[in-house]
Amino acid sequence: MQIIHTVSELRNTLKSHNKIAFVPTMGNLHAGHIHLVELAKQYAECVVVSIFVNPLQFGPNEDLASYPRTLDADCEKLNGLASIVFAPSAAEMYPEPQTMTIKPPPIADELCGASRPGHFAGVATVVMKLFNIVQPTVAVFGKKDFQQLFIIKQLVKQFNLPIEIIASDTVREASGLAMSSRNGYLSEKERAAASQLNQALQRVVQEVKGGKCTFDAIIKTATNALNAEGWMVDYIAICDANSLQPAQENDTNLVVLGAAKLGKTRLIDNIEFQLK
Ligand code: PAJ
Repeated sequence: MQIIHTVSELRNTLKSHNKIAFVPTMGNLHAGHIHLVELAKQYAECVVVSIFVNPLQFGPNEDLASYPRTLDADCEKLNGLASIVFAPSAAEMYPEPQTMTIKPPPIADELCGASRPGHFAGVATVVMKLFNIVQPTVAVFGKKDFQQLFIIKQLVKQFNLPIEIIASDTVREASGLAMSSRNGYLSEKERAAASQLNQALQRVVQEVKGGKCTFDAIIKTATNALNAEGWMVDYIAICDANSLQPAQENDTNLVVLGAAKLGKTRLIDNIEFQLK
């Protein structure tokens, strides 16, 4: 496995490969990321994993400075799995201010975007840059970041990028807690409570399937229950999984998404489900 820090060296190395599978990450790798890499291996012999904590997608009061940077441990986990780790510095990715950016569609201002203005523009811009640098045939993203995956699919479609996007299921702890680099911020007590978000979303699924209450009432009950357990709910939403618009009566392919803070840590999760 090669560890490469510059765009020019990566380009030189990739010249000899015509099929590349790509997994973009911000590092601090856990079993969820590793699952993405294993999936990528099924599509190409050459698997590139990028590790870059992208300043552009962090708001001024977010955790850019404290985001865990664990390159050595990450490379150990990838050794034997990935072909190349691309770990550029911020100066390598942004040698000049990024004054040209991707303006994502209006959905980027909803759900997570409502409390993280500019986040998805930052994600779309760095992913576009990484796609142009790596020029993969296939790129793998996790459904854990359902809204991000949705926006990346739009990016690829609307800019005619010749890249197949593969979506991986969410990898969870035995408790149901979705694996996340941000779980490392949780205290022991918070970690024990953290699966409550997934449990609340599971209850939403059951109640929607039960069909006794309106979506609004179901969301209110779930929000109140989590808040009563000490969470600060950002949103819980029931959406059409194909459009990410609020679910309507006749929609059958649904997703419930949630974001909530436990102490200082903001966690997200979602569950896709079918009606009928
Ligand atoms: P990061 O949070 O490191 O996630 C990298 C990839 O791993 C994303 O596609 C994410 O959805 C996936 N992932 C994270 N946790 C997962 C889990 N528990 N199960 C399955 N997949 C999981 O997402 C980003 O980085 C950045 O926004 C990035 C796309 C790299 C752009 O900077």
